[in-house]
Amino acid sequence: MSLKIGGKIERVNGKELSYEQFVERFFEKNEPVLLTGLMDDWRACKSWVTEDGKPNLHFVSNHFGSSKVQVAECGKRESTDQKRAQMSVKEFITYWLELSNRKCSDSVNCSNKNENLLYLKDWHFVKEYPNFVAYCTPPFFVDDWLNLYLDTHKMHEDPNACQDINEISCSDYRFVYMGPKGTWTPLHADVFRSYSWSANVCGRKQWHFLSPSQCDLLFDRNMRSSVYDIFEDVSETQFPGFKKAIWLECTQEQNEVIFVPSGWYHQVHNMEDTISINHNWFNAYNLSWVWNLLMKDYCEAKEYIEDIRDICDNFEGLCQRNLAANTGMNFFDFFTFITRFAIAHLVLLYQLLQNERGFSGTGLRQAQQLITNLKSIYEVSSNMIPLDAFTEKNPYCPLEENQYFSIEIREMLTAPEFIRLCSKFNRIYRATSVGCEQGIRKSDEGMEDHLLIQPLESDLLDSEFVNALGCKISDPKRLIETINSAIKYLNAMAPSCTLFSFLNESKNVV
Ligand SMILES: O=C(O)CCC(=O)C(=O)O
Repeated sequence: MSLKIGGKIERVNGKELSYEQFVERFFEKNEPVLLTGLMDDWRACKSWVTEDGKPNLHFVSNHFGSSKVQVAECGKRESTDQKRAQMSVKEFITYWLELSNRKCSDSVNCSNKNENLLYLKDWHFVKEYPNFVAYCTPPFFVDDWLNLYLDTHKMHEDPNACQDINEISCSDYRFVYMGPKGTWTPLHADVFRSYSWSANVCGRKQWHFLSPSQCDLLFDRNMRSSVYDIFEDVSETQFPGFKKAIWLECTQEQNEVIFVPSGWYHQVHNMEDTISINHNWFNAYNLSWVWNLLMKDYCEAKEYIEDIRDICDNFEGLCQRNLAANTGMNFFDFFTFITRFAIAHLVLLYQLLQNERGFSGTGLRQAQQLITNLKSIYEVSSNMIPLDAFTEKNPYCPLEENQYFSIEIREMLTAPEFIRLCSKFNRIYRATSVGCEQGIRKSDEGMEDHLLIQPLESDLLDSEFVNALGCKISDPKRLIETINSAIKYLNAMAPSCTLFSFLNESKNVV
């Protein structure tokens, strides 16, 4: 069955786009785009590519050969993904070189469709080689809450469950992919319903996208499993909606970056030997997508064990544990995450106000960005208030029985990892506010964390502002009260400055 193609993905010169325009056209509308002009001067584009534009496999093997990586077997399905194996980069490159030699010596250079090609995926390259600085995150994508957070904190703290998930696969979401012509990624929507960007260092990819409004068409009658490969013979009995789907398609060339918005299903094929760099992330513009997915996965986890509810001492705790194991975080992890962000944003606003009481230019844009972010946290937090997990019926933290969940504010403010988070944010919002022509400086990507630490103002802890934040936050309702009280304080601090109206505006939303 052939696919219905409704159009192509827009191609835009990234150098002619401001950060504000990107927000308006692509983040807020949740639309995909192909971007050119954003990979000039990337080290990866020189040292990982030969003069004739092919992957420099010898360089990769000689420099990074001992790394252990995940390799997908493109011809073998395992559940909703391809079967994976672990091998060293050196072993993978040896396989790839042998494959190329075999193809070259064939009289007809045709790839066997049924061949079980190997595809190196999800290599945590930046984590493993922070000093190599292979690339610089394009400026539109630096406001990345997921990776910034994982650079300083763990997403899930439960010592009894999913520890290996944290340590290996969840250390960050910055990846390198590489594979021969014919390798591919099955149909999926991204982890946490995050955004992703993917940059072709060399090679070409063919992408097929389906908008979130049509995603139901990909599922079976029970809405449980979705189509795996859009080019196989998809059973109409099993997936009755599939043939109605209208796809967008595009070919991504070398040195082009694609933006994949939240919740868009996509399938990707390497049309040549390809190396790409790929990040998943979220920020204020798609935070609600992450929350909605978590809520959906929670309902499924709960339904799955409903029949043992009566014999469970801590049913809610078990649901949360299963949610963390399946999705990579649970409600408490997500709530801790947004609470840290909310407090970091309030502290940064306070410091901005202290240093610059009447905002203009960059300071004003920085403040606007912080307020936009706080609004999104506020909205998501409001949706969390009625949940069982946070009500008095179930006051237990799922980490240990009989232990109340709460976040101590002063403890958070003095934790070195929190200070690092604030300082990284400060730097990023300064960069996006300056107009974002260059994004973060190339050297910053590999910079040691300690170089980035700037102490929070030394008198912060003694300030009335910290008193306004209160002592602890134990649930979403308390988080909202904290934001309200801090905003009231900030309003009073600078009643006549331009920031005042943003704070008022934010109060109206809440
Ligand atoms: O390049 C690929 O094979 C898959 C990339 C992908 O799915 C993504 O960037 O979301």
